[in-house]
Parts: sequence; structure tokens; C-alpha cells
Amino acid sequence: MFRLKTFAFLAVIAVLILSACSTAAPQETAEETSCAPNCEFTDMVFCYPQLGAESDWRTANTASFKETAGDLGVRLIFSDAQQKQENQISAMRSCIQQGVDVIGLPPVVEDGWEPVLTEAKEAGIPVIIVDRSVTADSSLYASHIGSDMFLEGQRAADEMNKLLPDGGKIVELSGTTGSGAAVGRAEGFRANLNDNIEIVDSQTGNFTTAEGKPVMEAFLKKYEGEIDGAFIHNDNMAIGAVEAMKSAGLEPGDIVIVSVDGTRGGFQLMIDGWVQADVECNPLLGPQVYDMALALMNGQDIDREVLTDETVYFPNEAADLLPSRKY
Ligand code: GZL
Repeated sequence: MFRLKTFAFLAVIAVLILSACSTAAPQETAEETSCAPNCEFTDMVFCYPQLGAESDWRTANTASFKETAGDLGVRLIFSDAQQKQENQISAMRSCIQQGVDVIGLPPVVEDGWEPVLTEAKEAGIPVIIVDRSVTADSSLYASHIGSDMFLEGQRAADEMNKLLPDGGKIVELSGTTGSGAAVGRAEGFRANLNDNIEIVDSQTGNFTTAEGKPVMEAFLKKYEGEIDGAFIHNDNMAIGAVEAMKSAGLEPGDIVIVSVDGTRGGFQLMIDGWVQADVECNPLLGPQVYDMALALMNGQDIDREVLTDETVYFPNEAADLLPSRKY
């Protein structure tokens, strides 16, 4: 009996020691694993919880990160959240668990990021906000690299003002509700729009062709013949809107359109006369973001915000430029 008790006691002690070891396995300290200040791209594990694949812009953005990672030798952990914030958050948590070096976050919407950004910060993993912005306090992330969406909206309004100098009624096909891109573009557009131009309606098309088409169909039915112009937050929704306009028997120019992105699809719409101005929004952010991520790994100072230099494209140059467009 005594032997059995002794064995049981020793077995319990053994289990306690083993379990203590498994949970308390010595975590490699930063000093042991860090390559700083001489890290190279081949040392980097970079997490990119992409928001979705909703548009040609997004496809180009994904390609920029995947192709650049391959060129540089970066180990990329990529995922597609299918435009759902909860999927992006769980992908980030998985990357935090894996102990990646840097996270790039292209946020589908601007709110609701504080908890997971705090978790990344507490884990010592810097986050670069990519493309759209977030409302979270800037102390929770390392930097933002992307477009000035408010300026894009202002540029769109400046073009609409020129297209409708005598004023008129317009509709707006906005991007994903709550996204920094849609919020910024809408605000900037309204800041610069002339008072003689009235926005009679605005609906989201969620940045997709499939959702943009029925929105324009409904506008054409509701405001039959009254619409002079349309501000459309991206080229994919413009493609859908033009499909609806063609089905309704409209001709190019019947409704003047200002779109955003400057994709090949947008350029073709300008060549065909349907779109009169396309505000550039550049998706090719991979190289800049990886450079910044490496600087962070090496403990170098970085800019807290980097805004992309962008322009506006027009039909008279579209055919010449189309062959050289990278997205
Ligand atoms: C803007 C980007 C937007 C594009 C859309 O920077 O987030 O999302 O304008 C894309 O085409 O879907």
C-alpha cells in the first residue's frame, strides 16, 4: 500500500513539473531572437490580414504585397477576411500568437480596432495601418501608409464642379459603410462641391461591381431623367453603374461620372466616354510598407503618417496611358 501511495505522489510531482515546463518553457527573449540592428528582409515574418477581394484595386494591393514579399524574401502570412472585420481581427490574433515581427493592417472599417491593436502592442508587435485609416488612438500603432481620402473627395468635387458649371442634381455611389475610404471621400467631396450642385441621393455599393449595378438601377428608376451626374467611390462600382445605364438606354455623357481609383477598368470607361474623370488611388503599397517594417525591426525612427502622392486622370490621356497602367 505504501509503495502505491509513493508512486502516486511521485507521479503527481512529475506531472506538475512537466506541465510547469510546457507552460513556462523559456520564451526566447528579444535579445536571443532579434537581428536588430542588422535585420534583413529575409529575417522578417510579416502578417497581412487582407480585408477582401472586392475590387480590382484590392487585387492589385494583394499582388503588390505577395510579389514584393517574394522578391525580398519576406515570409508573408496572408489571409482574406472577405470584407468582415471579425475575420481580420481573428487573423491578427493568430499572427500575434505566432509572434510575427510586424503586422500590416488594411482596415475594412475605421472603428473597433482598439482591443486587437492593444493586444499587438502588449505583445511587442508593431502594426502599420495600410491604405484606409482607423479612428483608434495613434499610440496604438506604429504608422499609417495610404491615401488621403478626404483630398480624393475634394479632387472629385473639383472635377464635378467643372463638369456641371451651371449646377445640377447628382447621385453618389459610396464605398463600404464605415470605411475610412468612404467616409473621407464623402466628406472631402461635400467640402468642395459647389452650392448649385445637389446630391439628391447616396447609397453604398460596397466597392463592388455586383452591388454598384442595382444601386444605379434604383437611382435611374427613382429619378428618371433628373440625374445630371454621379460621384462613384471606385471604378468597380462605376462599371456596375454603367451596365445599369446601358440597360436603361442611356448614352455616354448623358450622366457625367467622376470615379476613383484609376484602374484599367476605369481607364476603359473613360476611353468609352462613360467616365469624365478618375481620381487616382494607388494600391501598390507593398514596397513602402516592407521598407517601414524593416526599419521598425531595426529600431529606426519612422514617419507616423505617409500619404501617397496621387493625381486625377482624364479621357484625353486614357488611351495613351492604358498600356502602361500597372493595375
Ligand atoms: C481605397 C481602397 C478602396 C478602393 C476600392 O484606398 O481602400 O477599397 O478605392 C477598394 O476600390 O475596394
